[in-house]
Amino acid sequence: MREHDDGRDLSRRRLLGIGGALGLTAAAGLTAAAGLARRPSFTGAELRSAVPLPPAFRVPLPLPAVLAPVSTSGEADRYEITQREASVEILPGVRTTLWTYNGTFPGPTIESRRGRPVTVTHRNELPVPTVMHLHGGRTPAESDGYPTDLVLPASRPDAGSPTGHHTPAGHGMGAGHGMRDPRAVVTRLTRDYTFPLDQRPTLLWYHDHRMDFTAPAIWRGLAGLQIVRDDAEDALGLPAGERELPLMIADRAFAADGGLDYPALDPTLRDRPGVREPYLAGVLGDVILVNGAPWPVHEVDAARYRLRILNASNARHYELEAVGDDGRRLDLVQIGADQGLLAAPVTHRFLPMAPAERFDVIIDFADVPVGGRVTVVNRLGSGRARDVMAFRVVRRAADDSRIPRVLSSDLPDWRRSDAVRVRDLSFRAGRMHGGRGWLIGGLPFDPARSDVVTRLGDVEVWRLVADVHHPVHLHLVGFRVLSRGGRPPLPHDAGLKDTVSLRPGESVEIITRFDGHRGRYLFHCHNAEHEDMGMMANLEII
Ligand SMILES: [Cu+2]
Repeated sequence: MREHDDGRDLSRRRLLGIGGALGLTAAAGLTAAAGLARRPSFTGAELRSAVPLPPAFRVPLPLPAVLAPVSTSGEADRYEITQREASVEILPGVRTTLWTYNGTFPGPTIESRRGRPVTVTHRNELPVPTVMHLHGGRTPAESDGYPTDLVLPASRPDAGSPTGHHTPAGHGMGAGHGMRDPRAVVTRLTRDYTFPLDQRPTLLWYHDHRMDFTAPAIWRGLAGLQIVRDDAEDALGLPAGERELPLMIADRAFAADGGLDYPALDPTLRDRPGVREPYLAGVLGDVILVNGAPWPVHEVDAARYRLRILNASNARHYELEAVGDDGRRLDLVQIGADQGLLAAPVTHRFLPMAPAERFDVIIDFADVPVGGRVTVVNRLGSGRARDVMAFRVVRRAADDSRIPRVLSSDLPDWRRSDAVRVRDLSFRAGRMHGGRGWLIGGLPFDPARSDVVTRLGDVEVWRLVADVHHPVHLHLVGFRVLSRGGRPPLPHDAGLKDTVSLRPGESVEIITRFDGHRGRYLFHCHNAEHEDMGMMANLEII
């Protein structure tokens, strides 16, 4: 039976504003059962587009271009990406100005091999400073895109220093609230980011991570995919080539002039961070884009496909299900999580996805009649936001792909007894800088403060607790989910994660080993609005 979410009303939306979050915090004494009963299905408020929206399932699914390296000799493959404004057609017949990587949204995909380093030179031709972060990368700190490691634009001669010189950030160039960060490494115009990619093969994504302005920068288009592969995964016989599809799902809203709507307090994205009421809990759009196209459709063979799905939305959660014309649901066979292949496949009827999570899924269209359509819907969405995309089965075809019963045998198996310490970290609404914001452990982000200091190689258990939805992301390391709400993890918590979805009132335990690199990293909520309004903390590995 379908669940109808259309009755989700304003009162529930209000509950999810920051005031509601504070209310939940005040009612912290509620029992687990009561917490569950109150659990709302999304956190945030939806913008309504002011232009006519196209019908669903008409626009073909675009596939982001694969970026050609500028060189493959030497110790690393080298790429160049220019960050610039571009006018693109997202809605048919409507021009939309975006901030892009190389002129497209999503940006170009970087295809890479495990252990083969990649250097990407980013050139900032946008009107604001930028920071590029490769989400899920096992990256040395100097290339991880710390939020104050700004690349200043050429167009702002009043700030920063010439290329190659390093100056402290925090002079009104992105580090808000008058913060100073003496450790920031600021460059002008360009910066080389080097990724060793000595990590499990998986789908990564790169996006802007500038202090205080990450949410609107991603919203405007600064996001792209990077795929890491290796020989072992190639040998599994999974669907490949045209039967492997990256799917970047993101919601947006459009203003009357065709531009993207966003409730920024400072639309120039220069000085004052944050968003207007009632969007403090997260900005949702009423248009669902997949690979930058509204509710697209893709023609497929009656065969298995590998869908590499990323929720690149700022705040929207999804529960994806694939439904045939006859109302029958197709199985979604999960083979991988944020940080690569599972040990064994896990079959889902629907797939919950929080912002920044990735799911690697096999769907089999073999039983769908030619001419039939399979619709991917979001069980949590209402109105136009319920539809996501569709597949149209256009031909029968041979299929020699397979889903091995054993997918990988290298997943870390950390035990509680391995942990040298347990940390408790709360993710809640609160007061910051005289206004309202989102806090970790009761504090808003301060680049100059040490929040978590750990030793290279230490295993730790973190107990995370939330008021409303908070997808919690750790830079550098993957982790396992140990428990959720005091119970065993859910089926979609399987594998190695780098983002875990905390639901309202819920506690989640994770375990990880802090290895790979020393340096200053981050952990934060990946509701991008929360992240910009305080919900980020330092993770220092010594
Ligand atoms: Cu959050």
